[in-house]
Amino acid sequence: MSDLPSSSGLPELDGPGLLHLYREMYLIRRVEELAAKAYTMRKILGFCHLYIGQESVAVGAAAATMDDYWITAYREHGHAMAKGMGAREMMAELFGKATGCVGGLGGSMHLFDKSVNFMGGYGIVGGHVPLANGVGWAIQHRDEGKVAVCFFGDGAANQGAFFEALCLAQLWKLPCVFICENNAYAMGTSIERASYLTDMSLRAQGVGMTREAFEGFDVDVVRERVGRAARYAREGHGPVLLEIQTYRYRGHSMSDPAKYRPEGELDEVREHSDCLMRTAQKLMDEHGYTEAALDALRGEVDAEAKDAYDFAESSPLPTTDRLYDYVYAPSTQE
Ligand SMILES: Cc1ncc(C[n+]2csc(CCOP(=O)(O)OP(=O)(O)O)c2C)c(N)n1
Ligand SMILES: [Mg+2]
Repeated sequence: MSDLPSSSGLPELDGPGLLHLYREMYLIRRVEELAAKAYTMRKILGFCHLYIGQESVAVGAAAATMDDYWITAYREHGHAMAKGMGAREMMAELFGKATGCVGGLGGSMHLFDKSVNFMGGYGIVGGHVPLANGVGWAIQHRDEGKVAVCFFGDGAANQGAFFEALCLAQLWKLPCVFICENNAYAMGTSIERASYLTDMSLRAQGVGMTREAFEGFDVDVVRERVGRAARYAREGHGPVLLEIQTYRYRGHSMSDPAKYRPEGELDEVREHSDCLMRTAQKLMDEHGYTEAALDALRGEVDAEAKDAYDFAESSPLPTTDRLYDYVYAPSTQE
């Protein structure tokens, strides 16, 4: 069922507005390409899940919910940056440096930035969806007028914690927007091999929740559709489950060569759907930007990404006296 409003109420995106979103998406991609390079040089250790290919989802959603709360999983470098975390703080955290967003104690899967209402990335698949309910409940309780936007994958939509969270969110009419980024795979398992239903928004029907599914390669479409869902939740009608169809270009993590994809599948998406390519084309066709203007912008962003890399590389490691910080609660006893 869908009783979503027919409009998000957001102003129509003009040329400079779309150019800004293009810049954001391009920055995320460049920063992650540099992160991949750093990983292969062992400057970044541990897990590292790249978001390359999916940028239009985070950036489009941010354009509609910039002042709201976000919570997400471990493929969250792009979400963090789209929500306002600086490229420097993001990259330094991947490097495990003291200048990272959580002082180098979290790493790739545990970015967090309260100052921009980015309530973190989480490593347990589906485990953060109930936490989104907590955020939504707090918003409702304080009458804040915001929404809790929760991102997760198609694999997470098979988890018990996800179903339980949907039940409660709908019962309490929490102001949550659940966004399933269906990128067709959970690690090496395609969605068809893991689920009878492949439109994950249909999961909402089991609890009577409003839902919608759409393709997410056009950043403007994502902005408008997420905007409508956020408006619905913000106005007190209850939560919404969105499935946004997307695609990840890289393997599940840096150690996955992604050999399970049918031949040509990745090329097909890259050639016909890539969010950067589509937005650049739209900027030129509909807003009069030239290839040279876009080249100049890309040059500027390349320098910004390189600056983030250099900042991360030259930053100090956390000192060993921080080793047990946040592991044990401080003792209140003498
Ligand atoms: C509870 C739990 N089970 C298994 C894993 C191992 N694991 C990590 S990511 C992942 C796949 C999740 O896929 P999806 O939800 O589609 O997100 P995507 O990686 O595609 O963004 C699995 C099984 C885990 N981290 N947590
Ligand atoms: Mg997936």
